[in-house]
Amino acid sequence: MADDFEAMWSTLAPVGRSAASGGYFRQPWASAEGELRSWFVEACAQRGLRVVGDGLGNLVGWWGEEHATRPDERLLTGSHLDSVLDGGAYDGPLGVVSALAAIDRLRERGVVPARPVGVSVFVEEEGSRFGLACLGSRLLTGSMSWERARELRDRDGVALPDALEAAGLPGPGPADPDLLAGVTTFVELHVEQGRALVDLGRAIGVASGIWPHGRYRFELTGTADHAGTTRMQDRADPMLTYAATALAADEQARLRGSRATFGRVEVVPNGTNAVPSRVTAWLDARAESEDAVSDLVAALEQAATRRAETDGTTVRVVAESVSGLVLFDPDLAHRVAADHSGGDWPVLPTQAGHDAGVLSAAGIPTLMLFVRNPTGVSHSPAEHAELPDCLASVDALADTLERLCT
Ligand code: HGY
Ligand code: MN
Ligand code: MN
Ligand code: MN
Repeated sequence: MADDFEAMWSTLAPVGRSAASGGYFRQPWASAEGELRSWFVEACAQRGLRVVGDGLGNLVGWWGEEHATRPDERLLTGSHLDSVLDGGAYDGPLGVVSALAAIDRLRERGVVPARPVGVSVFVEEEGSRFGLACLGSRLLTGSMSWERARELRDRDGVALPDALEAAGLPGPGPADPDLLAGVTTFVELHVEQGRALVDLGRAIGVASGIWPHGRYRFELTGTADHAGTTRMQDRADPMLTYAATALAADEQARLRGSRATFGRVEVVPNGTNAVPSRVTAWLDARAESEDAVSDLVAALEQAATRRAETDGTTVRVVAESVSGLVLFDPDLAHRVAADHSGGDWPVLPTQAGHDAGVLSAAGIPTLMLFVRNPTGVSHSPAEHAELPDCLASVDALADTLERLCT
């Protein structure tokens, strides 16, 4: 059985991998991610799973529909196949490959599911192309509208409907909520993206919930001018406003025990010998409560505005997406944690966003399993999971699904 997981994993490994960094570039509706979607359809076909998809590229492969005695209580498990720019191998694909491997194990055990079990792939989980995380699951659950989504543009100005068209999706267009019809439980297995399990010396954990988080666009505007002839006191340089705001983000997040990251910046005109006219910087803000996120963002807007007075620049802050606090179904989490390894799987909160959070917020009882990441690093080529931990977690997922589907 180990061979099956490894064989599946090895067919994914080269797709979208950069020879230079070893990291992955699996942006949605582009070639590598398209290859992965075809890979998934093929893997489902080999197993006789009935694949359904929508115009956005979300996919589900269903097992066990013919003999199900509870056909309207569908059990879904899965994750995503897209990556951040230069991301790791495990964030997303581990949950999809493990789900397929877990179904193989259930079949080997002779399990006949009373509930249909589906393996899902949600598109644009990372928001690396259109800026909104969990776009596929948000559109599926209706927490975001197609009217808003169709206006989104990527960094090259390509509109979402045109990207879908170019990706060759059959009937490109809105997500199809029917993909989730009858789903009454969702389970997502995911590589851990921090150090909690490593520090505890444990291979597998259960998530209690997800911190509230959001993405905010800081538009800082000044005046373009010559880098040599413009005296320092005559400038209106938005880069200075940005620099001061980035330092304030670090200071404020440390003070508050929160997280604040400026990971993407665009500078206009982006020339070495010109004072910029505009800096756009995207803040990713996360904290334990929704109020704490709002307070953090308000403090950073205030810091930027204060600094802008000195710089002669202007500041505008736009909230691009906000996700509230997620608490996963506590009964499900504690039951699964308690049923395993003598009842001592650690139950942990996480600061990372997931489709599981979106489904949970839409009222679907949801469970997340985390697999130890020995580097504690994620969204980077250094992200890792050891094979024995992956195999143990496939068993854990199979046990969990068996308990939930019979
Ligand atoms: O950005 C996140 O939290 C995630 O890993 N999608
Ligand atoms: Mn991620
Ligand atoms: Mn992920
Ligand atoms: Mn000149």
